[in-house]
Amino acid sequence: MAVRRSDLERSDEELREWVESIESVLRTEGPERAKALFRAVRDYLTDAHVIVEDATFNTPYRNTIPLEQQPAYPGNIELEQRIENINRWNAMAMVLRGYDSGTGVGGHIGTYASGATMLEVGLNHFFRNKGPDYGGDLISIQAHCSPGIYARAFLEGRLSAAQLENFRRELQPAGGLSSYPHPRNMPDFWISPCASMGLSTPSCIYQARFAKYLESRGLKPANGGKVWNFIGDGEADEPEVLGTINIAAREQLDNLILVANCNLQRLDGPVRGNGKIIQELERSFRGAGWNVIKVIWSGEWDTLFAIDFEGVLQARMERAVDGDYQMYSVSSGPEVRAHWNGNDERLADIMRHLSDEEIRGIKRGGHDQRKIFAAFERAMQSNGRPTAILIKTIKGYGMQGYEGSNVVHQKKNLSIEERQETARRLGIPLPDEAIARADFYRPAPDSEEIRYVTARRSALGGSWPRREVSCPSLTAPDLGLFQEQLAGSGERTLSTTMAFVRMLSKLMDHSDLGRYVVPIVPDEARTFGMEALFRKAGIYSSEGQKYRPVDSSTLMPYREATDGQILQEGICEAGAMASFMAAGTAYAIHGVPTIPFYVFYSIFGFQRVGDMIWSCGDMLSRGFLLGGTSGRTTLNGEGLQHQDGHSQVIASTVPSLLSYDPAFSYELAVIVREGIRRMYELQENVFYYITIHNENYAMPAMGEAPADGIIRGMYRFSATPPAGSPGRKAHLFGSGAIMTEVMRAQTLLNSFGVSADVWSVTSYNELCREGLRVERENLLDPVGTRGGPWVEQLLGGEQGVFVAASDYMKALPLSIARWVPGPYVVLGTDGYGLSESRPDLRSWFEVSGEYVAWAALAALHERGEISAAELAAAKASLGVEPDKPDPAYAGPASAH
Ligand SMILES: Cc1ncc(C[n+]2csc(CCOP(=O)(O)OP(=O)(O)O)c2C)c(N)n1
Ligand SMILES: [Mg+2]
Repeated sequence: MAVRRSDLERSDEELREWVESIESVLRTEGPERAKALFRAVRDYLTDAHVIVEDATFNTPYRNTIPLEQQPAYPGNIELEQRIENINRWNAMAMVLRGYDSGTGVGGHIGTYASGATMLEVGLNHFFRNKGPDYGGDLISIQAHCSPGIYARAFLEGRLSAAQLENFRRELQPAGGLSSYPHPRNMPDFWISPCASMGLSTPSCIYQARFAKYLESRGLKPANGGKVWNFIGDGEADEPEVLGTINIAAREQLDNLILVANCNLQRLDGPVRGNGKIIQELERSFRGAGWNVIKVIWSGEWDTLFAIDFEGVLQARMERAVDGDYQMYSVSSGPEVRAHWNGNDERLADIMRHLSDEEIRGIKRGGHDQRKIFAAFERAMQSNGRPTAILIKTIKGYGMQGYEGSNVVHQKKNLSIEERQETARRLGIPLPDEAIARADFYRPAPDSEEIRYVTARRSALGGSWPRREVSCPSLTAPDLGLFQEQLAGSGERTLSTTMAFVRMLSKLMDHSDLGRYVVPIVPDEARTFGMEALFRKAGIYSSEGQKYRPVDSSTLMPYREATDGQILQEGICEAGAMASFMAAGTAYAIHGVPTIPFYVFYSIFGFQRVGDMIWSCGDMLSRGFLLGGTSGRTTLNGEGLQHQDGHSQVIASTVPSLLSYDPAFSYELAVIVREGIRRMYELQENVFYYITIHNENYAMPAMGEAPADGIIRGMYRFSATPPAGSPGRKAHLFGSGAIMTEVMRAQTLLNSFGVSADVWSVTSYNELCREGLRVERENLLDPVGTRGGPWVEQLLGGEQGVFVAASDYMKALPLSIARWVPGPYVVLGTDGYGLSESRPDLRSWFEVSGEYVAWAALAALHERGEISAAELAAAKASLGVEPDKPDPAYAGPASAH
């Protein structure tokens, strides 16, 4: 606890002398000298092994910017307040009308009510769009403020009353508005999604860093552009928020401003009833190396503090907890006075200057334009550090009867009287009936208000938000670029991961595409054999390399450079994913078509950062996600928390994501080339997930394999004896590394007198989607003449039985089951992984060549094409165990 002047009276002589001398230094020599002296004393104690624990990262609970440093306000405050009030009314009206219509679509009033002033100050004076000389600000708001942003767009004439009426009714013919910022649903309007709380902070941090990366690499001019990240105080509890702030300071992101709307409440109640969220956040941000600016009280308080000669008011402020402050926001003037003053006569004296009504009306800093302006302006000047601005507000500010109440977040309706009272307070000049109906209000186009907002926005580069994509398209490379992969590996064995790294290297050398490639790894480059790229392309570091790496004399040194191309994210999948998002959306944000290749341990993808992947879909991200070391049995020793047999299944849930599990390097080449064509040549808003493996085997040449089949998801790889031979027949579907088992099964089946075709399935997900799409078209328009799904067309003429095996869950091949024209057995790796050798794992999960062959034989037996005796003989020779525990449920303990 800091020493206060009030305490000094009671303190001893020695203490008073110390404080008086520092006061005198401060007065005569200034703050820098005072700080230096203070540090010297502290350092002296530290040297003597006396740690001053109280020297925390907190400053007193007051505005960081004192009145004397507050700049003059450059706008017309009175007019801005009127404009804000209109926005407040219209934002509220959207939700109220939604409620009245009985559609039950919901909406929120309280968040915008608390954040309106800070957003208005930003929109009137700070948020600048891209222009010839300016890189453009990227602003992420609190999602629940969206009604206020729509209301402002309405005022600016960008949205119609009909669109406002259709808030949360996106299918209405007159056009509707999405609940929250969703670029995918409103691609000309919203820029970045933020409705899943906590993700906007890493997203903004890595956007700010990626802007610097592009500048360092000469892909974008260094022409400013700030990233503004507005979050809620409750939102700051999400681990992604405080978990990623360190990197912002480390990278010296002075282009980043985080604003926390500290209304002290979240959805259910207080954020920190027993403490102070603002002080807690200050410690965290300051400790992480950020500038912190606190905006706690409004101008009215300044007058009180001017007479707080003894610091009693400040001391009272420190003592009160957020639960108290929330209580004051719902209490009457006399109640507040009584609780606040307690038995302190000196405090009562100070407060006597205000009437009860004035006490009630005294504002928090977040509702005072001047205080907000001062904070934003200082943040704009920040050099070498990111800035966090912590602004104290009231949740539901201005909502008659509900301000600061615990139910305010969910409040969607107001009575007629409450509407009238709110409109009166906001000065909305509509007749009573219109107020009761919560009609929208827009002043005439030539009114002072409209002229003001228009002028302010045109001074700042036009309306916000506006998503405008202007990005050159790239020409996909000729497939011949990947000649090595198309030619196969001959006798040599290699993995699809090795093939991928070779391809990546080729792409990075490509004269047109090379500079746009952004390899991203979360401390896993060596796992994927990518360390050779360190020297070739360098690891991006804003500081370059200030040390000589231990391996500097080797062929593959750990090379960091300011123009490094690789983003080495350390062990932070959320950060790496946020980098992917930044690189995958640079086409829209900066007009630069960067192509991210994010390579990660496949199990630490979807299930770790699945929500961010979903968010990438919302933000219309492009790029390649590479699930490395994938396959439940292909990654063998790493065990239960590493072996992924399900990411492909989860990938199927992301609508704009295409997912592939290729077996051969030429398939990979065709898929990557097609991805570049679709995303960067045709500019489609899709992205790719490709699983790659670490099993080495001979890669066949592409030969006659159809590129079209590889892209659509399936083609016939081989037939033995040649296709069309009479007799017992099986069709085996293989994917990924399990293709090697399927090829073994083909040979085994031949030895049992069964001919077998091997089909390579590169994507069950794409096959399934196509099938469902065609079925739907046929359902809605049955008289049409189109054919059936592609799987059906491909296999329609085939006889025999069908067996599918992959290193993924059975659900994957089952997804195409109803288009397979015969008995269909699916094998897969349902269940938890475990550590074993690859062959033993494949036997355990029943995806080995033996089990694939057995599945075909059993299906043929079912059809009467194989005798019981033959089957019994096969069972023995294949080592099939009918009593084996089911790996979908059983673990190693039951294997003995
Ligand atoms: C990941 C996630 N969890 C929960 C929610 C639901 N939710 C929406 S707003 C909210 C409370 C927000 O509180 P705060 O961040 O303090 O913002 P305020 O509305 O108070 O400004 C919650 C829990 C969500 N949108 N995202
Ligand atoms: Mg809050």
